[in-house]
Amino acid sequence: MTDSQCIFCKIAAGELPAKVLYQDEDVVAFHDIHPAAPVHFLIIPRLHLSSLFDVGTEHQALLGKMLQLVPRLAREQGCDDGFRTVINTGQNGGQEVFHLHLHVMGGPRPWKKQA
Ligand code: DGP
Repeated sequence: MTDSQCIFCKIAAGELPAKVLYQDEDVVAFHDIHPAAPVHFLIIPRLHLSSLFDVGTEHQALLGKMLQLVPRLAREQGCDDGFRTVINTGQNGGQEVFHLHLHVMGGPRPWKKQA
């Protein structure tokens, strides 16, 4: 299911431009438009889930796939020495785009920790 008003659904559908670094039938990874680190990309499910609050047991495999992709894509982006992962959830969690997404940040420090 997609949400026609959601910018990340539109990116996943190829209706909005993004620097995509990986995609398959379940997930899309693309560079963040406002990078908080030298490497900063997002991994989203194609399925429209607003946030972690929407995740249920039926999404275990999907969430597992997203997490498993993190180190692989981070390495491909040159983050061999480590990276930071963040999932902002809800208004008090600092979430701005209400389509579940996982931030991956890395690259030579210093860089700010916020995303
Ligand atoms: P969050 O605060 O966790 O909801 O972060 C949303 C992130 O999404 C933020 O770092 C900026 C990024 N972002 C917002 N709109 C776009 C867009 O249209 N394209 C891309 N590539 N990134 C976006």
